[in-house]
Amino acid sequence: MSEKSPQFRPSIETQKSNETTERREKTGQGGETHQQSSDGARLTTSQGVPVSDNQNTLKAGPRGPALLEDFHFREKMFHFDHERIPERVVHARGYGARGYFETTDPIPELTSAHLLQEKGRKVPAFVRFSTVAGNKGSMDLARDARGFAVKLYTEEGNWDIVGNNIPVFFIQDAMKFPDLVHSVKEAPDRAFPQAQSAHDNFWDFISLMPEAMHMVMWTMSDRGIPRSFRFMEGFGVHTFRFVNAEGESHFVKFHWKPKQGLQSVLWDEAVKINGADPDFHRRDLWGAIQAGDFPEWELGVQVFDDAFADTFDFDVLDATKLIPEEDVPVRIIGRLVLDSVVDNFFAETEQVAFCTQNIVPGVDFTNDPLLQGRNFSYLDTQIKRLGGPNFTHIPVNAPKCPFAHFQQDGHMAMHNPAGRANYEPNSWKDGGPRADPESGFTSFPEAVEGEKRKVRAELFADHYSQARQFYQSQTEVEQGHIADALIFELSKCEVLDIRERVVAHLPNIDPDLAQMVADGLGFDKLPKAHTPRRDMVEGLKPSDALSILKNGPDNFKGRKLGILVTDGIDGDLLASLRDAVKDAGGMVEIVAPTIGGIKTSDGKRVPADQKVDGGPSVLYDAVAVMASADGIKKLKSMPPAKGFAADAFAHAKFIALAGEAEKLFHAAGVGDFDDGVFRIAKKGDCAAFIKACGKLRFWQRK
Ligand code: HDD
Repeated sequence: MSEKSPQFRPSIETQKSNETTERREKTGQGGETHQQSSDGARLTTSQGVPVSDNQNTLKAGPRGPALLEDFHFREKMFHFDHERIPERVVHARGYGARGYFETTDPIPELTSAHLLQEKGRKVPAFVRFSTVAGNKGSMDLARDARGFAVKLYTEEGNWDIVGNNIPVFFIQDAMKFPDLVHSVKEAPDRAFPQAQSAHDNFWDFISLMPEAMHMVMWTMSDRGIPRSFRFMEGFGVHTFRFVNAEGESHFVKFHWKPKQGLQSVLWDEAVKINGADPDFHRRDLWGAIQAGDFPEWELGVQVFDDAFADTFDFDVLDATKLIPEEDVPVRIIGRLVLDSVVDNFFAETEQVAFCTQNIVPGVDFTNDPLLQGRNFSYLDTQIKRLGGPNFTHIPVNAPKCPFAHFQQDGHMAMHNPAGRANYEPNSWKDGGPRADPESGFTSFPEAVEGEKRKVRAELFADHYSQARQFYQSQTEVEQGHIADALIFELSKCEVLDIRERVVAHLPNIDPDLAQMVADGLGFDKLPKAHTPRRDMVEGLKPSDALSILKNGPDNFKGRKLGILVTDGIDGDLLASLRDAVKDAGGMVEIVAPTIGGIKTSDGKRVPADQKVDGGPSVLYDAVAVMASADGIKKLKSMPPAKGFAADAFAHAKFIALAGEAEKLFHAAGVGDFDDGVFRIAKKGDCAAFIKACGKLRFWQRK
């Protein structure tokens, strides 16, 4: 080709983007100005210089070398090269949304927190849900705890409740956190397995840390595989303090209770969902908020005093223990509503920096050794992750109340103090902010004394009693899931000693569980139980609040029905089924042999949301199959359609059949239908089916 060959200009340059997303200069709650210009504006460099060509580098001739002079290319490429920041060392995989918190039952007698003084007081909120172990790109349905981190932008500063969907933690002292996290993350030599606890390192560590057994019961239960972020509880975990205007203190534990009810998936579903839609949880939250079905949680508090703490069987400073709701009831004091998705994931969800140290006047810490360590760790991690101490200048992290201090400079300083005074005391006329002994934050003046020693309080040493209480509070179905989970996880451990060492903890929790797991692992006999380090507390009563199935919803609101359809089905019946779901506040997805959809018997086209292999039944809370005489032949010949039917039945879902649908189930090897399978032919049948779906699963089938 000669030097003079015609110059090539890709046509893309002249194409207009058809993206219709509204871009806002100001994001309202989450932040401002991460979009500097609106659609259609002139492209510029980041210095504001108009760009004439965004396709080609500056060259010496069309086939010549690139010229160093091309400042536009250099700036664009340098910026790109620096796009990544370190992912969170834990909780890297997460998803955030904005909303608000509103006080519904003020508690001035307990706390002077401004937010909680009056009914109806409302502040913006940002929430980030996460898995713990997996990297940023890992799948959503890992068996894991879920982070539930809430930032409340109050009028007296940001209040972060950095919790999980599980009310207890694996370890008692922050000293062990790096070991815990190293053990659960991928092994350092081989860099796998990713986003799971089913491996030797994790169970090796756990087997040697009996204090973890209570939380292990939780992570192995259905809590470890929630159906949606919307259907899980959140917990502040630690015991905190409320301090009222008179300076009186009460202990408090925080609970977030989903109005949507609790719900989880089965392990077999989790595995399949991860393949079908690794973004299942984030898509679910995004979809619900975009559809106007705003998820809501009630904030509940368990409040107790020293007298209760002194008589409680366990130490209230021990984060591996909970306080049963039957002992200290949860009082609902407010509501959290998520009503807005972020404008930009990186700007808000990735850059949001939660710190347990972020509390407001009226709230205080306790001496829980895990909490004390966390207060150190979070600030440190944000400085590293976000590149310096000015991460509070990032809009999602900045307070929304007035703030004034003398901190200055550092990387990316966005608002340094104005004027001459940057120290205090000073005698300048406009000398800047001053501390206020009346309304400023003061620590609760708890008297402390003690010998300086690396020790743990004696009461912390009971590691099994509450693990037993949790197990015994579950329904039989849930207990079976815990046993299955332990068998699965330990089967992935290659070292027999590790398997045995874990199982040897289980007789202290429940002998039947121990036997089930030992049988499931093919042990000839139960390993000898480890001796508890402290006498167990006998006679703890089961607590219904600890079971998911005892706290599920009784309606189909916020849930999704997957309807597998073929050409030639009854269009009126399909419409009735859709109406019944809509009336119940649920959602529908149409699954069809092709993405082009189907034609009903009266010739109307129904577009599909999913092609059958992209919409397996694991993505839905309940399913319906509607097939015509011709359509069923096609469905029967499609393995994904048979999988749709077989899985829905195996996962104990409610199923509706219309037309010839039954034949698909027979072809899939499902013969004996039970009361969880409904035949629908008219409008009334649809309503009855959706009413039954409110129970979410037909567990009798299991
Ligand atoms: Fe942690 C992140 C929750 C113990 C150190 N943690 C992090 C997040 C949540 C929790 C929800 C993600 C926040 C977000 O979405 O950005 N962590 C917990 C709970 C714990 C807990 C409920 C026990 C009660 N964590 C814990 C300990 C330490 C840390 C004992 C260290 C001493 N956690 C961190 C961290 C992270 C973090 C390394 C990583 C990224 C971040 O902080 O922002 O600092």
